[in-house]
Amino acid sequence: MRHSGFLLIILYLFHQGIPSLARGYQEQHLAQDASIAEQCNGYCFSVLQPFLDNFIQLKMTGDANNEMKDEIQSLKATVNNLQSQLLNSVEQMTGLKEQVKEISAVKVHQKAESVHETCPNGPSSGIFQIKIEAIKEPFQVPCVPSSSGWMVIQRRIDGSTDFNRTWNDYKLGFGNLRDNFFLGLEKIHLMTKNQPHELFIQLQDIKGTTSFAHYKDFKIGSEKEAYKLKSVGKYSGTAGDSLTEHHLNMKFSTLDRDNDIDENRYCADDLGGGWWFRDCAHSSLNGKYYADGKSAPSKHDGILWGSWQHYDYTNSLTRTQMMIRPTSYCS
Ligand SMILES: [Ca+2]
Repeated sequence: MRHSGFLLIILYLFHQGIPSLARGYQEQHLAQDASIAEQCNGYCFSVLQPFLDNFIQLKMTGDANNEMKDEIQSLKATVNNLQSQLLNSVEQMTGLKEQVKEISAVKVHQKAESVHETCPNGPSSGIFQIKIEAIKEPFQVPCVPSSSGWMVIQRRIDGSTDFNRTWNDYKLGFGNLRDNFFLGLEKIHLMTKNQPHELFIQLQDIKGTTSFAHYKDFKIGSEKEAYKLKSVGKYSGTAGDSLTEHHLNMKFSTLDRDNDIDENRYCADDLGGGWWFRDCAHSSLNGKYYADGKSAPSKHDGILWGSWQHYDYTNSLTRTQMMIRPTSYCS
């Protein structure tokens, strides 16, 4: 039985691929296996045992090496995967940091001592509480950073807010003070009625080019006067004057109030938004937002400032900001 076991071990090693020695055994001794098995007893086995142990050990080592190679390949793939996940996380963190910076930059000044009649003349920026005599409750407005008393009354930065609104919406204001909004005609009327104001308009087109229009005496009428554009004053700037000639003394119109002077047209319906339309517009900053900066050829309903866009009314601006401040702030 012991000899038969030995023979079986030899054959097993041969079939498992222990090459030369197993073949050697096969060529030289296989034919004599039976007699070796008969003759080779304990002595023979003890001589071969170390060789067999070595072969078995070598094979086991080889198998272990192959397993380690597979594990290393698998670990490499895992490391590569983790590296790419890490890069994605770093990119996301960078994006979040930028968002936090932007949000942090817009502070809300709500303490009683921070209530002002208009935006403060100083380095503070953010959203302030404003209290004017004609309005019982204080209201919030964004004040421009690092500037002197500029109050934002209108802003467009993307298409997330619909500006095609009713008369009442334009009267009271709408949107989010941190991005797209219109402060409200009633507040603008009361502030510009109380004291002379300047108007500063910032514009940006789809290419990122910017321009501005500055008016020295901005005033709008009451609701009874349909918030008529009563005064703009002297113009200066780089955008060209698209207010004075075409819109001065015009009443405000919205999708539910046709106050323009063209009896055959309804400009607020044709162009959308709310503006001091005449017949219809050289400017219209509350028009439809086109993210690609272009309306359809037959439409002129985008965000318009004709004198800056070579009077191509299919060009729609991608950012606007209208700001006012009391003339008394002028240095
Ligand atoms: Ca009309």
